[in-house]
Amino acid sequence: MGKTVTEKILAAHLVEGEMIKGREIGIRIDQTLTQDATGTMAYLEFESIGIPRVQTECSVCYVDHNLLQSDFKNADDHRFLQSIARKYGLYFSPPGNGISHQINLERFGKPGKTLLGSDSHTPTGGGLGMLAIGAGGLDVAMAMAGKPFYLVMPRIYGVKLTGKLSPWVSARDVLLELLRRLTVKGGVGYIFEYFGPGVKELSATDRASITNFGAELGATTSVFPSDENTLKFLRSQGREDCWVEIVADADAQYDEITEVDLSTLEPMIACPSSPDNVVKVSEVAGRPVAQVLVGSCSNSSLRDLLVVAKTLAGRQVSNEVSFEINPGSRQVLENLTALGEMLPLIHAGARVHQAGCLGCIGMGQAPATGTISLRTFPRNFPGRSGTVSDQVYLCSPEVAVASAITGKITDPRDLGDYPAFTLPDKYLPGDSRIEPPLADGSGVTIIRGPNIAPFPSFAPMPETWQGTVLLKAGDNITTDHIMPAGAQILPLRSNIPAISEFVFRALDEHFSQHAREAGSGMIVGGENYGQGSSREHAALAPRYLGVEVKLVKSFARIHKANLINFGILPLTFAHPADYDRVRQGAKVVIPGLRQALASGAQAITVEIGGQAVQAVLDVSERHRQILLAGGLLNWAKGN
Ligand code: MIC
Ligand code: SF4
Repeated sequence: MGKTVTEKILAAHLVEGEMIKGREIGIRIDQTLTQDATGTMAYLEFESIGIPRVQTECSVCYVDHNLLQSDFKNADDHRFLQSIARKYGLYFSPPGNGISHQINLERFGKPGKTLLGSDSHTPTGGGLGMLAIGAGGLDVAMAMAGKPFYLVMPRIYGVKLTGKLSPWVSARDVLLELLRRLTVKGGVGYIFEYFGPGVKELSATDRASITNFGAELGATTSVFPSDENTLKFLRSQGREDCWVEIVADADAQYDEITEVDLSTLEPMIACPSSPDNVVKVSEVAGRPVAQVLVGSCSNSSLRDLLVVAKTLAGRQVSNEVSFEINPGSRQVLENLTALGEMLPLIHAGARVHQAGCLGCIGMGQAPATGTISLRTFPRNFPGRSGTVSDQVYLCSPEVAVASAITGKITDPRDLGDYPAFTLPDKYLPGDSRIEPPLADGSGVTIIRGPNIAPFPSFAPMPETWQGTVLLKAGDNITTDHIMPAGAQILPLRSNIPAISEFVFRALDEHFSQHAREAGSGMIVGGENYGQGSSREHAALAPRYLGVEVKLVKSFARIHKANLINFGILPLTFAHPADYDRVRQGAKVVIPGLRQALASGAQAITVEIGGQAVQAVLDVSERHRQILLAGGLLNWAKGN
């Protein structure tokens, strides 16, 4: 039987297990990336593994999230990360260079390779035909130490592309359409693989926008074939030597197939406050807009900013709108400037910022009260912008710029002719600030600021577990709910005791105090619990407060893996209707837990408020050992 692109790459990297859907497999990781907000913890974990140098083909340490320096904390972390990169043999990309995913695509991505990144948008690399997966920092630390990455062999969702995009419709609309069809949990357990005649109509950066935003489907990752368009992109980067062709065999089998005819797509928009709340732009056109942000790892490539600049030529941004540009990378900025396209942006009234994540993770750019903010970002979870009760819409750069001009949500087709633009055959590389690894870093001293707290240690799982239901949450709880980000909290990412004060802040202002008083706690949740970011802090900080069990209807992939890594028991309801029987504040007992874990039992009885509730523990044998030990680091030390 023929193979898909996914199966070809997985087969070439398989080191443990068999490629049977639903079974755990271990794969070799060729490349890793970290960003600063998850990276500090990942490197503290890497240090504790005790390996003198990274074991991958290429590992890059980026600083792109925590760019505001309102006190010493972020600046200290930047210097810590630079010294780590020098000591352990990594590339280092300093603040101002741009977003990890965009730079990785430009300077490091290679078709056919595996990439593991401590950020959920790592699948951006799938645009180049890589198998690029987001994971918690500890999993990335293990991969840097040369250990396999373990995942459940996913099913493959084929997306057949036909036709060609119409003017003013772009790559982002493809994924908005898929989110409309499948929702934020529709992709859980799948790798999305694109095929069909429409693939050749999309450039490598268009494809990367799609695989990036595919994270919002809950998918393990998304991948495009590597073809002539991939080669063209790599050639423009002066990196054609790393091109290999990887396409699915004609008789490849997909577990599911959906078809998208590119020529029938219209401009789409995700309404507040979930990426799958998608409608056609024409349905919400006319709503007044106060802020428009173009940027983020989804849509801030040179192509995206060129469309914006060309559309703005001879036009002005509405006085009612703050129109802001967050370039994806220094390369994008350099090339935009060299092409003479910076002037139309500035002249039309855009606020041009340094390259980086910025407002996408609430590092500034919070919108005004009661106003609409339009963003080309991948997420609009409630409050993520930094403004409580925000109204954030997600759209393409085309919709963004059209709306910035008129001051209201606008279908860009109303602007008339689509501007012509061509991308350079050769880009200025824009990588002058990327530090290559040192040949020998053994003499380098790690610079540790006072913000870096030691890594907490956790006890093994007890024989019988007893605790309290600390919180009962609903469906689609995001890691932004569990461990919020933003300019105030992000600087505490390397300090677990300090950041744990903010756990579940938006759902219960006094959660940390309640958790400490209770001693040991359980969280109850609905479907797709822990969707969104890869931040392991959403497992680590609650664990620090005593949260040791989660009982939900279903989990998002990365969060479940992070829970296991930090010794939190991930249970699902055997009968989802039992969710309604659980009361916040109830006492919980799980008798004989250690024995159940060790014996491989899937069915676990949880006594909640004196009533027996049946739960399921769906984990591998390796996971059971990790849970018994109280987490992956404890387990690794004992092996
Ligand atoms: C995000 O977009 O939510 C983030 C911020 O990039 C996170 C990582 C983090 O929380 O540091 C992600 O996507 O994994
Ligand atoms: Fe940065 Fe936003 Fe991309 Fe996350 S989604 S990596 S915060 S740009």
